[in-house]
Amino acid sequence: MNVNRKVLTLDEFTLQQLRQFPTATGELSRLLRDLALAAKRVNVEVNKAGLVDILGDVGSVNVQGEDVKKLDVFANNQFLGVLQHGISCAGVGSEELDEFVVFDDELSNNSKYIVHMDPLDGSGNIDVNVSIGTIFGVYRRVSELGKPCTKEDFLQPGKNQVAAGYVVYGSSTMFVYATRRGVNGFTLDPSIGEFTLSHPEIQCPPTGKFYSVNHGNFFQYNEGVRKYIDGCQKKTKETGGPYTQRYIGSMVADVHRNLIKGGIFMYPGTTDKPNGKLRLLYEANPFAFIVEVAGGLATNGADRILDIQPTELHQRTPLFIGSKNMMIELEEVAKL
Ligand code: P6P
Repeated sequence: MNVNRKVLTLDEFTLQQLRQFPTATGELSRLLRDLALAAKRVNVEVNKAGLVDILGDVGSVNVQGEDVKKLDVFANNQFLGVLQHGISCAGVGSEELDEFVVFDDELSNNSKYIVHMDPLDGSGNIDVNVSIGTIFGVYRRVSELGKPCTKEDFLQPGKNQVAAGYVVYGSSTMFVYATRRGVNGFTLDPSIGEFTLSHPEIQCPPTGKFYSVNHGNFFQYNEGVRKYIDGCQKKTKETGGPYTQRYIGSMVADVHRNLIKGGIFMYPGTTDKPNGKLRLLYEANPFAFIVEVAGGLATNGADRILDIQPTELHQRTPLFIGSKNMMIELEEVAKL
């Protein structure tokens, strides 16, 4: 008897995908379940951040030189904990840690994946109750199984990702992940404590109405980018009117909105920061993978983000990402 289960949990969904590949080991499903478990634990703390002393700085700064919020540290510990004690991950590159972490135990050394992640992105917004998020990218190791993972495992181009995703801790808590087979979104159902399929087969609309950029840096952008931003504020042949500017300073929330509704997110290089602010490995690459699978595009202004060969763990990149037609328009106008 075929039970018609309309509302699949994340675990049921990944197992359903697994059943379509009899040779699959289930390791990726277990990895996604581990990430979702940590996300649920982080979600509990995010939701009560205003009530307990988990706000504010821990008095230290991370490798980016940014004040480390207590929730950043908590989130990093939660994700590393489940990944280290799971059996699907050999090591992690984290925004919170100077160097990548090698788990180096027998089971982990036999795991075929490594993970890059930003455990809590947008943490500057924690104290003012603006949506924040987690970002991750999953790579198959290139080093020999049975031994500790190596630097080469962590310095692969984004096109090598086997999966990527994010969690947005917002009006609801969503877990969105992509494999080459598609992008699917799961909303946390507090009544059962499970992420449940709410946004199947997400497609990025080819044209949207939102453009997202920090206007405060306008006069630091190059001429082509300034010309495109000017154009966003004028009538356009496609939209018949100006685009709407939406930018909340939390990448996960901004890119999530544009992925669902259509739009373009830009963090260009500036005269002060020619490589921009966002990090290639655990911000640009995961979202570039997700948005491309959903039908959008992502570049650094010259090259496809996913083609960039990384040279160091925390390197930054300019980022232009979103609806295909808007990205093409950007390229035409800005001659990027
Ligand atoms: P700015 C948050 O600190 C973050 O890394 C992203 O989440 C966000 O998109 C960006 O920085 C905002 O940077 O310079 O516009 O405040």
